[in-house]
Amino acid sequence: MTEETSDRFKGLPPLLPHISFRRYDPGVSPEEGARRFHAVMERRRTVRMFSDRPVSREAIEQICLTAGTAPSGAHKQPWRFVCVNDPALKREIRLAAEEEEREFYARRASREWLEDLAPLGTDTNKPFLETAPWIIVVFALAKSDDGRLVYYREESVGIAVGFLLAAAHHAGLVTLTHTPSPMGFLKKLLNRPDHERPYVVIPIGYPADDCAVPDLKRKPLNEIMVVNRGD
Ligand code: IYR
Repeated sequence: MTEETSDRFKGLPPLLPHISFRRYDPGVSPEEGARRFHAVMERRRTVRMFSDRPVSREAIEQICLTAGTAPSGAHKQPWRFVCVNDPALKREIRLAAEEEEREFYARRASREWLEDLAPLGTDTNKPFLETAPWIIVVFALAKSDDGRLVYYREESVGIAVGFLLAAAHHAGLVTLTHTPSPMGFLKKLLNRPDHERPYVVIPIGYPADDCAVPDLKRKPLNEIMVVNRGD
């Protein structure tokens, strides 16, 4: 290292204390562990028909804790999970979201987008925003709470949301990853500070008794996985 480059490292904070790591041992082989987890995750579905059956705050807290175990750029943990169960606030969110969706379906969405959504049967009506006992509104932090930079914000929050969806599923609950667009209204409605950006809205609860889901097929392994150069 030249003297100039080594200067760049002068006065930096010290290395954190390091502790020995013990791997999680599922007690079965990796093949079996992965197969079992796939069997669980294969049953996850995005649901749009929710029951109003209550879910405890404790369950939601545990799910957020799991989301918070996600890796993040420089361990900045650039996420906030705003959990809404107040019926009046849920109603406000529904009404504002439906207003945006009316604009989306009437004008903003391209023809191709409408074509892609038609088989799923989505429309401007978002009753689940009131029916589901909780809505988790995920915010991405554009800056840390202490005003410092965050890195790979979108990727980090995306991973955390993936963990959140898996945690909810593991708890026997269902979710919808809902993206009213644009989502700016959520910041105001939920009174969030300037450095928080709405990322996704996740109604969470039990499925309605008559809950139906589209008969979707998932891509087979040979369409999603390539080994080496694919030969
Ligand atoms: N935000 C709209 C449209 C919508 C967009 C996508 I991409 C979806 O996968 C589903 C819906 C709505 O919520 O209806």
